[in-house]
Amino acid sequence: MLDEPTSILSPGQRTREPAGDGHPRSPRWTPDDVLGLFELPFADLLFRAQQVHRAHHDANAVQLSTLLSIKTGGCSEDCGYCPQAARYHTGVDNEAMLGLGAVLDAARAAKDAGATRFCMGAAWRGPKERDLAPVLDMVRGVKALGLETCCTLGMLKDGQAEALAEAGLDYYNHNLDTSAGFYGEIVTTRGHGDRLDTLGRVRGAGIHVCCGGIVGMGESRRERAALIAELASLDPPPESVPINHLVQVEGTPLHAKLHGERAIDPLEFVRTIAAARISMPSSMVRLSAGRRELGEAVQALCFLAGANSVFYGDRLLVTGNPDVEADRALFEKLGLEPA
Ligand code: SAM
Ligand code: DTB
Ligand code: SF4
Repeated sequence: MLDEPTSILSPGQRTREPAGDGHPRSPRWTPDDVLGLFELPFADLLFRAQQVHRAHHDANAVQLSTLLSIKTGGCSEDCGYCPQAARYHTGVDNEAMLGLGAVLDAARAAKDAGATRFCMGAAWRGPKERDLAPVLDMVRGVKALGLETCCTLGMLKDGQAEALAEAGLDYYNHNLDTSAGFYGEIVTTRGHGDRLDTLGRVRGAGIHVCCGGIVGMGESRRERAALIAELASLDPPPESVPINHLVQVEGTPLHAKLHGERAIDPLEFVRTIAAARISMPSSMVRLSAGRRELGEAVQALCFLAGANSVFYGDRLLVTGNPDVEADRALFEKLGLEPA
C-alpha cells in the first residue's frame, strides 16, 4: 500500500506526486517514518511538533466538541475496550434511543457552555434502516441550533452516508482504533478493512472525516506508529484525529488483561499526540478519552505537542470527563482560548 521507499527525508520534505486532479497528494508516512519521530529525544520531538503546529494553526486556540450518547449499551460487537458491548458485564444497561427533545436540550446546553460541535454517539455495529430516520431529525435539529454536527454510529451501508450528508452532517467519527496488525487482538466481530470501507463511504458523501484511535491497549510502540502512519496516509488525512487514552472499565477484556493498570507511560501518550501533529499538519488533533486520568500537567504537554481540540462536558459517552469548570480553569491557566 505504501508505494514510496523509506527516505532519510521526512515525508514533508519529499517531492509529492500530483494526484490525478493536479493537486499535490498528501505525503505518505511509513510506520518506520513515524517510529523515527517516536524515537526522537522528547524535547526535539516537541519542538518539531510546535513548529508544525504554529505553521498551520493558532497555537493558543482549542476547539470544543461535546459528546452525547443517543443510544447507550447493548452493542452486539466485541471491542475489548468498550463498556457498551452487551456481552461484557460493565454495569451499562441497554437503553432506548433518546428522543429528539432530549437531544436538542443537551445540544443547547453544550452550545451555551461554549462547544462549537455536537457529536451524537450510538452503541451500534451500524444503524438499521429504521434507526436512521430519527438520527437524521437529530442532525437537522442540532444543525439548526448553529452547531457543527457529528455522528458516530458504526459501519454505514449503501445510501446511509448520503442521507446523513443530506440532513446536514458535518463530521462522521469512525476510528481505525489501532494498527491493522493489532486489530484482531482487540476486536473480532469486524475487521480493520470494514472500518476503511465506512471511511470511504463517508468521504464519498462529502462528509468530513473524524478518525483516530486508542492507545494504551497493550500495543507496541511500532503498532502505535503504524496506526499514526495509516491515519496520515489516508488521502486526504482525516480533518479531525481523536487520540484516546484507553479508559479501563471493569468488566471489559482489556481491564481484565491489564488489571486496571496503565499500559503506557503518560509521556508515550504525549509522543503519540506529537507524532499525529507532525504527520497530519492541517488536521485538528483531539486529546480525547482519558483526560481525567492524565491530569493537568500531562494535558498541558499534549497541547504543547500539538493537540488543539478536546471533548468538553462532564461525560464522554458513558464514562467521565473533566467537568466544564475544571476545563475552564485549565484553559485559563494555560492561556488557551476556545476556538
Ligand atoms: N459504535 C460505534 C463504533 O464503534 O464506531 C460508535 C461509538 S464507539 C463507542 C466510538 C469510539 O469510542 C470507539 O471507536 C473508540 O475509539 C472509543 N472508545 C470506546 N470505548 C473506549 C474506552 N474505554 N477508552 C477509550 N476510547 C474508547
Ligand atoms: C472518540 O474517538 N472518542 C469518543 C468519541 N470518539 C465518540 C468516545 C470515547 C469513549 C470513552 C468511553 C465511554 O465513555 O464510552
Ligand atoms: Fe459497539 Fe462501538 Fe462499543 Fe464496539 S466501540 S462495542 S461497536 S459501541
